[in-house]
Amino acid sequence: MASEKYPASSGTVAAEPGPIDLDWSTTALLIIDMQRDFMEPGGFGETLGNDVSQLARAVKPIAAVLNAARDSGMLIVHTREGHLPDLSDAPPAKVERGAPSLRIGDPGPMGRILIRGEAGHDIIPALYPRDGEIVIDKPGKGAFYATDLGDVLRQYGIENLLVCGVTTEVCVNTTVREANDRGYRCVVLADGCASYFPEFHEMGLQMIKAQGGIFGWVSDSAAVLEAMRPKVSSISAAGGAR
Ligand code: TIU
Repeated sequence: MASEKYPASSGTVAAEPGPIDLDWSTTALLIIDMQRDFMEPGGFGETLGNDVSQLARAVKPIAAVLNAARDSGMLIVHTREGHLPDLSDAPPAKVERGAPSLRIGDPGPMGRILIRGEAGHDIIPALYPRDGEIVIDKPGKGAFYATDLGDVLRQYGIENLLVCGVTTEVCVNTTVREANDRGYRCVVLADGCASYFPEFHEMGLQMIKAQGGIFGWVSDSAAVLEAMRPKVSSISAAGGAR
């Protein structure tokens, strides 16, 4: 049975500021706000004046880790930033902010901007959630604020989060900071995150891993895939299994 493989129950992820051992049964993949409103022209991100093409680079690395997580049975959580149609969960201070071309709730080419149930609010087809995966709708930048994410993670016994999504310095960073204060070990996938501002992406990652990992660890999709790869058992590899 030299070819027999065993799913790895844990793995060591190469990361900065140092490698981290993860038990996959207590680890979840957390994909932040990979929504059309941020990724595609005509959505919230573009109304703020941003070049949405900057975010496309994160899709393939996320898809690769998402596929591996699906194969392994890891808990998968997707988040979406957005508001109720009556804007009752959208603070005026957020709606009135800045000088966007369209405000939250205004009609746009993908429906009302950043409103739940509209086409623009949904997750991009390449990363669309499957039945059984958890989708958390959040009104804020952080995924714990005014959501039941904490309850869900507790229910599944989750201690570690593989975090990716957009944007690095806004919703990813806010969520990692919230998670870190709640006791989760966060491993952020550098190539699975993106920002409208490449320099903010770089600094956002540096802020997480600085000072011995003040908010968490920074790794990438290849390192996580390598750590998750089922290992051929040493007995099988030696041809000695019965
Ligand atoms: N504007 C921006 O960079 N991000 C957001 O408004 N939300 C998220 O990061 N999801």
